[in-house]
Amino acid sequence: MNDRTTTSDIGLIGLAVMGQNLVLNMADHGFTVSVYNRTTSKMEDFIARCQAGEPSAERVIGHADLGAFVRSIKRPRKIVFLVKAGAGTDAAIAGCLPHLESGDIIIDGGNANWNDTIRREKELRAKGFEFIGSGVSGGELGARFGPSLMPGGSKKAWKSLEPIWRAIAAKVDPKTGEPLEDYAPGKPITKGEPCTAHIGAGGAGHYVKMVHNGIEYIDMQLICEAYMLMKTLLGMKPDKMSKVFEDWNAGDLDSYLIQITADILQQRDPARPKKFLVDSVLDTAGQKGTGKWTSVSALDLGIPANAIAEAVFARCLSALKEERVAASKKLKGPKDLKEIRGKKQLIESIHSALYCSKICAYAQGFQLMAEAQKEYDWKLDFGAIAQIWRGGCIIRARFLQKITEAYAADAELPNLMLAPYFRKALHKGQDAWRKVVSLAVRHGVPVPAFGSALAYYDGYRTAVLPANLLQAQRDYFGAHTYERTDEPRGKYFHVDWPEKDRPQLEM
Ligand code: 2AM
Repeated sequence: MNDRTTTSDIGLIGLAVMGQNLVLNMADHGFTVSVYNRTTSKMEDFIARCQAGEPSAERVIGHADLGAFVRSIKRPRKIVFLVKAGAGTDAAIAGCLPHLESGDIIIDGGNANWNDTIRREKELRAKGFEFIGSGVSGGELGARFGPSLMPGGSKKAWKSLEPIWRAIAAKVDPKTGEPLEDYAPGKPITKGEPCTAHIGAGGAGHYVKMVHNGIEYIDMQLICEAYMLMKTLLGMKPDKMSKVFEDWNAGDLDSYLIQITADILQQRDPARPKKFLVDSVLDTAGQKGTGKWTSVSALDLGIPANAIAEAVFARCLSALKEERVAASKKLKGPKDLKEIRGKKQLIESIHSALYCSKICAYAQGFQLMAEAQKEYDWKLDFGAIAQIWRGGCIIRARFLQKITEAYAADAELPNLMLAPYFRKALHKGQDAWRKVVSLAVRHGVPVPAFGSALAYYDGYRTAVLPANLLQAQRDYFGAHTYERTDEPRGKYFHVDWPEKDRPQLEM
């Protein structure tokens, strides 16, 4: 190895937009970054673009040869992979391994499934390498000027990566949690609390990033239901709704997703400038899978993240466009509806429904992470996770500061809804929330997320659910036994039900 060539602080493989922007972010913060891409022309184009206009171009070093790329990085080497998740990541890592030396650190910044991250960490550790699976949230702009970074892996590897990750992460005011967002190329923000911290061992970082995305699904769905209600029940036009979201963004719903909704709703259609763009966008939502992963994990772990799952199913239902159009001509909705009065009051009620549902959605996400940490033996700091999500990422919101404060007051909080601040908000908003859900039901407007969040709230606060009958049914047909209200937990009983000659069916 020629030491004179080993000058870069870090390397990055995978120069799609996210990779490019992360490189520029690191270079802006004074780190020298070696870059490599499977298709060399993309690396060359990127270097040319840097040299044409990026203030930190001198710190971006392109390599066409993988061996030379690896050798150009200071040891222990830190190499970030931002390549296609799944087989792409495995292939890219495998290609790089022959050039690496013991103790080098591989960082996967892609949207990996946490199970893959656990596997990769084990495999690479057995070969003498360190592995960090880091969630990177915030889209292209976040990667460029400050993402929310959720790294999981060994503490030793994190110590090595920490100065770079802290430097490039989004920053928030340490006292108020307000994001500091006044950035520009070559002029990064250096003050404030970085939106990154060591999340835990193995797959913890990618798991937490996945839950972030699951929450993002429900956050978006709730906003869409608020929009649907204003549009259908109040006949409001997009620009009027935009103003409502703008107002909401000045209060306790202040968040990136509410802000972009306000922006989207006032956007004119470039093809038909008299119309609003949102009215020309086809109502079928895509998905890349992280919401589904969150819901599947919730099912696997037995955690009632029903609102998150509902948001995934809402996208699935939206995708059945042709079927829905056909059904809309055959399946009737409610008749003889009264005209809705009290527009201002209904808008306020929709705000309450959205806020209360959002509390439930986050409660589910945090409850899921609490169960996952038991399953995978992680030690998650929920207050820190909420703080990391305060800036840079898609779900960034003022609301998250309240979550950090709730866990600071009680690290063992069993459910976010029980924290005094959120309990008060739920108590204050619930009448309006119920009114909105019942109005929607009466008028045949689908509000699956508002409704399932409310069912979660009511289910969680109900001391006696009808599961006594359910368990009796299970004992009846399958001799599954039951526990008794007047006996200690863990003692199981069975009754010889009358219909004994029925065949026993397994459920
Ligand atoms: P490419 O430019 O050669 O296609 C996003 O797709 C990024 O992942 C791109 O930089 C892409 O490289 C890279 N990528 C996808 N699959 C890969 C693989 N098997 N090995 C290396 N890089 C890969």
